[in-house]
Amino acid sequence: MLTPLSRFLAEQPAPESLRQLILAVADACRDIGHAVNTSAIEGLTGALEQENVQGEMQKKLDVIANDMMLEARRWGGHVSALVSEEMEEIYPLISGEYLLVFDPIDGSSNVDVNGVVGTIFSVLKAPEGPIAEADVLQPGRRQLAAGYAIYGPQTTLVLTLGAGVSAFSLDQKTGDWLMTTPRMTIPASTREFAINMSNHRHWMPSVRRYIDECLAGKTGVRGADFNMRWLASMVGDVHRVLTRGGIFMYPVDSRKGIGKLRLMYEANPIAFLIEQAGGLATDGVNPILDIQPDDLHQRVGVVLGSREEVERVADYHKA
Ligand code: AHM
Ligand code: MG
Repeated sequence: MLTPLSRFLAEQPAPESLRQLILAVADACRDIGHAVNTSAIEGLTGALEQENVQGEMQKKLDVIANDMMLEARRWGGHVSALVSEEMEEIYPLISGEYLLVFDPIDGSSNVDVNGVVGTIFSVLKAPEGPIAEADVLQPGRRQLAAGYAIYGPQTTLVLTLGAGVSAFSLDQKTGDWLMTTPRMTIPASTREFAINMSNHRHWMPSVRRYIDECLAGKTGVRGADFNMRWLASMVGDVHRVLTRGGIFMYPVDSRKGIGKLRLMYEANPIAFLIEQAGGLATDGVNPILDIQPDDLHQRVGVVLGSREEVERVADYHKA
């Protein structure tokens, strides 16, 4: 018998309100997963003729998934504000103990090609009273819970409440989330890397050095052949790292001098999971979770995964 998410949560040393909130997030992810699964039939693939706050063309599913997350009835009075990749400003709700920060569809360029996408979320403590933007700008170290749902061949919810990382698969027949991996652990070493190689010419020398050494194979300084994987979906690439190890990089490069991925709803929740699974998550040098955010939609360089490789990249940066 596999453990249902509700029973797992009941055994966690977390307040009842936080458990309820996680169950509500899981419900929302099940609904979004269904929308992803039926998107071609329902005519929900393709782009909208509008941009989001990032200046990126929105997909129909970005907006639909975001709307699903905004349904206040879901949050049962536990959430006082929502923050989303798809909305410029915070979205206040009546009141609640928590702030919920999310990317409703991560990797949305994959939607039209039936590739892996996911939903990423982060839970922070809300101060009492009306919420201002400054209340949300908390370092990732203060997250109470974080996770993602991945909509792939299986629909899986990966979750941490600060005591390890567990994975729950969706039983499509019953709608239950069942624990399929009690404790995800990232091996300290790896021979697999994930980076968008087409940006090679924009990289900093340290990143080039690291990847060039991986590419040199057995006869190079690393003395080993490395494998490369890249899904163009952070959730998909990170799920592989959490499952069998690896290093995932979306570094700062020379184009704008900032990374691509967003701190509050992509890098922070994923960094919390990675650290909880025994890996490291840095901006290239320093832990992502220690960054003090100054903007809801701030971008950050990301280097995460197997400890020894992430440390090597940091050493090359410092050199
Ligand atoms: P999105 O949230 O708009 O989908 O952007 C984030 C995605 C990540 O999932 C992925 O790692 C990265 O963008 C891929 O970017 P690129 O297409 O530049 O390789
Ligand atoms: Mg997105």
